[in-house]
Amino acid sequence: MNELIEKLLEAVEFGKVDLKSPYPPQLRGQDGSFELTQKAIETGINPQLILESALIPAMERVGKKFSENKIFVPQMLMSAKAMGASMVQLKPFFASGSIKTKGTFIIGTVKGDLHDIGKNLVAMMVEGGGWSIIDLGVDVNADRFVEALENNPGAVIGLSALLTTTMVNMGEIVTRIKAQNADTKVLIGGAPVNDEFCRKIGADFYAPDPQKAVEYLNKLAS
Ligand code: B1M
Repeated sequence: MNELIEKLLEAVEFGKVDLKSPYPPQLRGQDGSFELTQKAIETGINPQLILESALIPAMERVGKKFSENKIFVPQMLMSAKAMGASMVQLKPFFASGSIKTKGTFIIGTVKGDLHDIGKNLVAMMVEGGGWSIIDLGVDVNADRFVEALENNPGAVIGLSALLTTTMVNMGEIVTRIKAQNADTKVLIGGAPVNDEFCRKIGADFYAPDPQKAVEYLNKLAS
């Protein structure tokens, strides 16, 4: 594998954002994902290859380690931040259409709920998995999901809720989305929800963590 790609994969996996970043200690003083992506682009490495050979595999490793409790939220956030620094460099190629994504994922925390740490992690991991993200933010009602879907036909929807009082709002949102297009897939997650609740409200999949969300979406795209 190209040495730059290998280093970039390592930088994202271990959360090395840029040269100045003191984290992680073992990579102190070395380029981070920001500089490595810049160098990879400058040396003519195809941006699609940067995404597919470095960023996506790095985030897959991160997701797997998080699922297995080998790393925790802070490490995952640093990896997501490192991936974000790479994405800043790759954004122009997404915009020009020279990088193909697997599809569009519309995500939001449901009406009444302001918790966004888990939702942001899912969005970043899914983006790292090669999807375009439309993040509607927090306290998102059914109208806004429906409108986003109208503007992005074929997108998959992701709903997050952290409160037992707001998880019930997922049901109304799923009903509205399915009424607009019964084929639209809806993925749900968040601490109080589970498989049983997912079936009850007519959603398609419950993901307990970002990695499971990425795996489900990738199955849909294959
Ligand atoms: Co709130 N809060 N909070 N809070 N808060 C909880 C959730 C709570 C469990 C704390 C407690 O009482 N022990 C409790 C809920 C109780 C319940 O409903 N049964 C609670 C409460 C009651 C409240 C308020 C009502 C408190 C008050 O004002 N009286 C209030 C509500 C505000 C509102 O939303 N309307 C409130 C406010 C807040 C803060 C603003 C202070 C802050 C949120 C800051 C922010 O998000 N920007 C906050 C926080 C930080 C928490 C705790 C401490 C941490 C939540 C968190 O970020 N976890 C939380 C207690 C706890 O969990 N220990 C608590 C880390 C995050 C990575 O995990 O979000 O579960 P999580 O996401 C996971 C998975 O669930 C999954 O992937 C993530 C990574 O594994 N996942 C998905 C999440 N969404 C997904 C979507 C998917 C797939 C997977 O697909 C679409």
